[in-house]
Amino acid sequence: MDLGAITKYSALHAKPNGLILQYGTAGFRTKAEHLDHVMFRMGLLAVLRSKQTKSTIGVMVTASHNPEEDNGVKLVDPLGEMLAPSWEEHATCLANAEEQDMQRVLIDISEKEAVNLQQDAFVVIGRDTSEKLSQSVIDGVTVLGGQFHDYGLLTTPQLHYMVYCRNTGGRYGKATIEGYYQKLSKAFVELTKQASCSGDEYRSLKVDCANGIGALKLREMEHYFSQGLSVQLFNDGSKGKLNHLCGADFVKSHQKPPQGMEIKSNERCCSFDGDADRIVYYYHDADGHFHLIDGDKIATLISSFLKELLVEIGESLNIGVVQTAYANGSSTRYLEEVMKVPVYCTKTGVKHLHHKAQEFDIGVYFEANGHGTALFSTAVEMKIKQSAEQLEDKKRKAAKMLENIIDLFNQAAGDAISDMLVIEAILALKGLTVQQWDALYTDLPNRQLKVQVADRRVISTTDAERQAVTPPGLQEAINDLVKKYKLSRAFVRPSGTEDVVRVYAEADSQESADHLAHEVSLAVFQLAGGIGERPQPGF
Ligand code: 16G
Ligand code: MG
Repeated sequence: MDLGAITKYSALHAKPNGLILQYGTAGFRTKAEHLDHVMFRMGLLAVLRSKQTKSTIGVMVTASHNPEEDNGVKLVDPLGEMLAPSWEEHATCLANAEEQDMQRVLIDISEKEAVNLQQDAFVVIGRDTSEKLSQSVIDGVTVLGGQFHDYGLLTTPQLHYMVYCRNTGGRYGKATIEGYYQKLSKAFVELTKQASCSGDEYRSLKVDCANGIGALKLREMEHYFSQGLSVQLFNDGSKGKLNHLCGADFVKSHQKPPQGMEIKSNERCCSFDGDADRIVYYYHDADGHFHLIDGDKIATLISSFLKELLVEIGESLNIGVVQTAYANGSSTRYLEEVMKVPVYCTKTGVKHLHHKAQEFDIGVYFEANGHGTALFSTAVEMKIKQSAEQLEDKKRKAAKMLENIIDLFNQAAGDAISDMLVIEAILALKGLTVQQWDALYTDLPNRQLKVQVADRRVISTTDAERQAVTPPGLQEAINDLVKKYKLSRAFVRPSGTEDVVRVYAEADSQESADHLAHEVSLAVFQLAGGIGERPQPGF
């Protein structure tokens, strides 16, 4: 390590005094103007991680679903996964180190993790907005002697794909943007060729791109799959602001359509978030009512279809669905009782769901907010490929479909583009309209609120965030409130991305869900050190 050079270059990416940041659920995320030093330092850290794992590491510069003034950065581990937890801690230490402590922190990390500093390092970089910030990452990589490839503009899941391809010797796919487009589109076109229902109804989709990178990438990709699907893009960044009044997060949390999109009744529409790793669907019915189809219903559609195909080819593989506490109670009930698919609940954040989903032959995971994918174990993939060669007619067809679906899902990360193509293919194959899909079950009315407290860490939870352990008395208070309503459930958790406590409630009617959420907010305010104005009823 050339410590002199590090000190010299680090001074050019100086840390604002007193700024403390944390590598949270999805990396560092804050105002873009405060991130230059973090980018440089994450370039350094990526080199150390690459040396340690003897693999290519990814660095993605993205604001995801945050407002336009924000930006962020996350590291991608060798198999396209989120950064390992012990390295999240190193990332936090390094980002917060004062200039004079940088050398010591770097040496500490290298020693703790037994990094061989002689080892070569390779880092790939992607960004969905700021070129300047990604240049700071590159500065960090080069000053530690790492090699790099800058992919320029990419969606977050595309960068995960690149990392995965590079570390699996090209077996998974080609680590180029064309490789990504070709792999997914080929599988999609093959799959939709099997569909007996054609016609425009099944073949056209309106996509709200949140004024983010998804628009650019879908536009580049669309001619690869246009045989099977035509997409009409909205909020493509030509005028509006990133994630402002549009995008998956806005649609899901406000339960209304994005601005800038005209929706005719019964038209199928979807929204991506700013970096295209979330997707939700929706439509207006004939009476003009808005219907949201969130991650839970997406997981239901996908897991039922996979289960049907497995039955057809006669394979009894274990398939599991992974959700979080935010999953609508109706979805969990439907999956368990009607579909007879086992359902598991983990803490919020993709890495937790991903980890759990890896325990199954086929693990389908989705957060209600639209982050998700299906993971297939390598053994299952091999088995299905063999079946596609060997089985007789009807079974072979099902095995082929499964093979295409495996290729379509970005197994490295939840990917809005992959998910969209899988969903579109399933709807076409099953001849399902968006209303029929929506009618699988009826969501329980629900409400989400935020409460400001002095220190959100006073709330700790257990049972995948469904029970509060501290502060004392809070869970008892919630239990008493929940008892007052039918089909009700409520929980609270400190946010991993904002300085607030989140409250979730569901019940048999919207009015009850709203009341319950409000009452729980008051309990949080009283027992967990609320600040500012007391939560008011009404939304
Ligand atoms: C991040 C997570 C997302 C989670 C959300 C919760 C990733 C890639 N993203 O965006 O999965 O749902 O945080 O935010 O893991 P909250 O803690 O503020 O509720
Ligand atoms: Mg995102």
